[in-house]
This record gives sequence, structure tokens and C-alpha cells, in this order.
Amino acid sequence: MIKVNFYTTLLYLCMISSCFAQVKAPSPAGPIPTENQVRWQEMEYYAFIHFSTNTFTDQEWGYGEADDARLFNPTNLDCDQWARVCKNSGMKGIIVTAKHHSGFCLWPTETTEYSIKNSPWKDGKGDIIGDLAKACKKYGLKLGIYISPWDRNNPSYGLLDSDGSAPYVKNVFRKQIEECLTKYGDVFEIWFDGANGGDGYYGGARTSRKIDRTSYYDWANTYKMIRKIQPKIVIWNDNGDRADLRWVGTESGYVGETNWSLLNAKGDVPHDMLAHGVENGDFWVPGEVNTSIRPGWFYHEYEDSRVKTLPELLKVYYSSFGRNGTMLLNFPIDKTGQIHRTDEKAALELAGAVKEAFAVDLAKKMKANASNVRGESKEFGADRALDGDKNTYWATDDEVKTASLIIHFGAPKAFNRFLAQEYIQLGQRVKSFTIEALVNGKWEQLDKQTTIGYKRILSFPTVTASQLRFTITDSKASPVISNVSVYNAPQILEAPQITRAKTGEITISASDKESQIFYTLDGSQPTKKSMRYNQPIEVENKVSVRAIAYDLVSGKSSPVGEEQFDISHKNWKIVGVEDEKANNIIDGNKNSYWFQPKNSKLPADIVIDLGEAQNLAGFRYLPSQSRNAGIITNYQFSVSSDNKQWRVADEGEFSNIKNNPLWQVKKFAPVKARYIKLVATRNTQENDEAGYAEIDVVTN
Ligand code: FUL
Repeated sequence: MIKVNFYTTLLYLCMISSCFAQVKAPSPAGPIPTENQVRWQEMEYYAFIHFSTNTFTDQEWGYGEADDARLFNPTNLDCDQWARVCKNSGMKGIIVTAKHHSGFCLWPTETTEYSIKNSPWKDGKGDIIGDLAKACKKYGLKLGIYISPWDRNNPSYGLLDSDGSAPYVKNVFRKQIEECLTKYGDVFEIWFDGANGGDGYYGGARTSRKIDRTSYYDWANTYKMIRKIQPKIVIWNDNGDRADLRWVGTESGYVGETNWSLLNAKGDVPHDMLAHGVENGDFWVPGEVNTSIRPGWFYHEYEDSRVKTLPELLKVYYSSFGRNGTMLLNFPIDKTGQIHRTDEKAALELAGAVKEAFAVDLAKKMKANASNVRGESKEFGADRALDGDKNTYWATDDEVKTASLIIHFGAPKAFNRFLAQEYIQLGQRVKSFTIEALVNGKWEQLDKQTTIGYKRILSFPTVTASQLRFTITDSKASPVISNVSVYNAPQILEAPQITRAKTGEITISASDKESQIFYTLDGSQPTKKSMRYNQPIEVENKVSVRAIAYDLVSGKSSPVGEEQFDISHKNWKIVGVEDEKANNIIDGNKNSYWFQPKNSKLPADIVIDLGEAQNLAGFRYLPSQSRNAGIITNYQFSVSSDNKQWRVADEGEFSNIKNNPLWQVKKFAPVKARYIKLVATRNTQENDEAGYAEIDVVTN
């Protein structure tokens, strides 16, 4: 007996070892990430902090005015609070605007006088980057640095020496990077924004300077220096140079559903490639989704009520690292020097909802089988995708590019989320896949998608099923899946959408069909005891509408949807334009638009007759939301009582409108007028197009 057992065991061991010896792990397919990129990708979620002179001048892009340094004076700055909020929100690091476009530095740099050294804060003795580095350490967070290449304060910005070299790059920009990377310990990411060249203070020259963003900064040498000082860093650059990470082409908080972590090493990267990557790209450049918790990047009191709601934040969550990206969420620091309470609350709510949604992995350690397993080896079996170990994976034979994995839940389970991960160390491979549920003995398709990458999460209506089938329908090389999970997330109600037609009529709609809508018109908090919405509401005047969607079954309410409308557009007319479609500018519909005729040139104006004289104190402009063109950056706004004599009420720029094409609000000294004229003097593309989704007024 003993003998038999001994030989059987020996035979068995030989079989296993020969099996292991024969079945080799898959070879990498296509470009693969560096160790730094993998470490970064696994961070998944981290914070942006925007804080500068802009916080005190109420701007998005400071002009670089020397005097602005004297306004920088937070009353209760607390980097510990920033780090605590980020940590409690589940974030893994913080990237801070050490220098934004105004050129103002948050650390006492030797390169310029335009820094906190010359601010009243701590009598010029403070160092915010130093304080933040300490706080990050305390909370186990990684530190990242944003240094704007564009510097609207520096006198040498954009100028070239006789030998063609750029003194600003050599003596200022690169030294600033060096200071930040040597003084504050490990830095996980450095961020070089793409906004570059244009109007600025430039040491008092108050002029416009243009640079060639691909050559001016001599990126090759700048990178060499960075990597030498911080070998573990990843570089984000939106300046025509590949670096390690890419922008995803929008600041609204999503990346394309199809998202390859690849680009080509050379050549232009048009919007489509930013959003989706390039399937056959020859360079690993994964996408990072950056967005702010408020409409703007810097703090503005008027945005206190516009902090993203839980459903909005969840949408960003699922559309960023649920789509093979990372999520970089911005907190604008307020004038006290802290993350505003409302923003903190929103981020914590998101963390709570995510925790709840992903608390129980229904697939973990369940029985699973696959249509193909690499060399029939246990090492690459289906269960390796369900074992909770990120370093093991289910893999197929090299020639197999379509394969299914079935999870058996035992008893039927209710679920509405599916999560899959590729083992990206061997490249991104999957081109398309489906998921199906076995309901009452029949397979029902739940979703059909394209790429997976590091992580893909799908949401679908709750289904109760005993099995789930995950089928890879096409792949660049044999699939390598490190994780498959299934969850049942609680229902989250969305804030209702509120719109107002030209007639003044207000419509409120919920995103789901079951809930009821309740609303108020006096700015008070709506509850289920407020007015019930059944049909459009007629309101002529200025009004603040607040509404909730209420779910009778769970007794839960959505976050409050809110819109402030000024006077109704009922009697408004576009003057001097024959094209009927020009009325789209005042129809209250954000999705309709009008463009100036093809052959028109800038400056281009649009005149609106308000029907009667109004007390004006500002205006609002919304660029086309569907066509990424004709976005006005510089304007003049005039008023008139007779459409003959005009008076300029305001002029200036819509800062950062290119990346953030949202409502632009401009206030001016009150004036009574019946006619308004918006003159577009420049657009984001430096061509002659001018387009509008809406123009509105602010009355007092
Ligand atoms: C943009 C900048 O111009 C904004 O001000 C902000 O810093 C954002 C993160 O990047 O392109």
C-alpha cells in the first residue's frame, strides 16, 4: 500500500512538474507598460489641488499681475486637512498646482520674486509644497507636482537668445522643476499643462507671446533631468510630446468607452486618439481622466452650490477608471486655505457609495470554467481570475483569441455590475467582449463592449441569474485576464434635469421612470411635501428652481437639481440676422446652437433685443455643446437703449473655455438697456468661426 502511494505521488508530482515545464506563460503582446506606469495605474484615484493667486482674484487664469502676489493670504491654511480629506475619500495621492499659468509659486523658489515669499501669508516665510509633502507623508499619500510651462508673469517667457535657446526654459522653468523634485522627497507624477502662450503681464510688458510647444521647452533634456532626480516618476504632458501619460481630450470627467492605453510614439494626437487611444499604437501611453468637483478648477464662491452630486461623481468614477483610466479629481482650495466643507462632503459620499457598491464580490472563489485554458494547465485556469490575486490570471493557448469563462453562482444571485481586468504587464489585448446571464435556463445578453485594459466596469439593470458568461469575442493576442468580479450595487437616484424654453416654460425631468418629482420655486429645499411636478410650469420672471426625484419604494430622494433662471426670453429677438436658426441662441436649449455664416470674419457680433429695457448687471455665454468649434475666448459686451448708440459694458477673456466649454458668467457695473451685443474677437482655434449654444443676461 505504502509503495503504491509513494509511486502514485511521485508520478503525480512528475506530471505536475512536466506540465509546468511545458506550459509557458504568454509572451508580451505589443507595447507594455513600464513598472512606473503600472504602479501609477494601480493608484486608480487621486486628487488635484488648485490653489494660487487666482483663488483671491476670483479668476481661472491669472494674468500674472505683479500686484496679485500681495492678495495671496489664506486665513487658515491647513495642508493636513487637504490630506485628511483625500485619504478619507479613498485617494492615493495629491497633485498640487505648485505653479499655475499666472506664474505664482507656492514654494519659496529662487527663480522668481513672484512667489509666496512676497505674499503677506506668514510674512512671506511659508512653504506650501513643504507643508503638503509633510501632510502627505503623515497620511500615506503620494505627492505630485503641477508646474505650468506657460508663465504669464515671467519677463523672459517666450523670448529666445541669439543662439536660439530659451532663457526662461533654462533659467526658470527647468530650475523650478529641479527645486520641486529635489526638496520635497518622492514625487509620483509631474504635470505639464497644455495651455501655452498668449496674453500676459510678462514682467510688465503686457503683451502676447507665442511659442512652439513641441520645441520651445526642449522636452528631451527636461525629461532627462526629471528622470535622473526622480527615477520612479511618471510624466504627464499635453504639449505635443508623448511622455508617460496622456490627457483624454476633455475635462468633463470621462474617457472613451473604447480605450487603448496606446498611442504612436510620433505624430499628432487628434481628439479622437486622446479619447480612445490607438489600437495598433507602438507606445504605451495610458489615459488619465482629470475633472474638477466644481465647474471651475479654482475656488469661486458662486460655485458653492454647483459641487458635483453623488450621481455625477459616480458617473465620473465609472467613466474613468471603470474605462481603463485613472481618476484625478480636483478640489479647489477656498480663501481660508482649505477644501470647502461641501466638496469634502461630496467626496466622502462618493467614497461611501463606492464602498457599498463594491463591498461583496459575488464571483469571488465561485466555481468557474473556461472554453480554453492555456495548455490545460491549472496555473492558467479560469479560477485564477476569481482568486483575488492580481498576479495570477486565466490565459488561453496562443492561437485562441475568442474564449468564454462561465461563473457558477450556485443559487441565483441578483447583480448589476461586472468588472474585468487584463494583466497589462503582458500588454493590452482584448478588442471586444460580451457578458450574458443565465436566467431561467436561457442566456440573455447584458452588454457588448470593446476594450478592457487595466480595469473595465460595466453597469446594467439588476438581473437575477445562476450563471454569468463572459465571452471574449476578439483579441489582438490570446487573452490574459487577471480578474473578473460581479457586484450588486444599490440604486442611486439622479438629480432631475431642469430646463426653460424661450416662452419661459420650465420643464423638470428625472432620469428614471419610476420616481416622482417634487420642486420649489423660492430657493428652499424641496422635500416630498413640496409641490409635485406633473406638467411644465409657466414662470415669466427671475426664478430659482430646485427639485428632487423621490423613490416611493425605497423612500430615498435624489440630490437636489437646481437652476437659476433670469428673466424669461419670451419677448427676445435676434436683430439683423435672417437665418431663423439664430433663434437657437435664446431658446433655452443647451443642445441647440447657431454659428455665424461660413464667410464671416472675426470680430463678429450678435445683437439681441430684450423687448424692453432691463436692469443689467452681467451676461452669460454658453458655447456649442455639440460642435467643438467656434468657441469664443475673447469678447466685448455692449449695451444700448436704441440699437444705435452703444456703450461697452465689459470686455475680456473666457479663461479655460477651450478645455471646459461650460457657462461663462461675466458681471459688470449695473446699467439699464434694451439691446445687448456680444462681439466675438477671438476663438480657441484662432480662426474666424463664432458659435453659440446660448446667450443670457444677469439682471439685478
Ligand atoms: C487646464 C488649465 O488651463 C486649467 O487652468 C487647469 O489647471 C486644468 C487642470 O488644466 O488645461
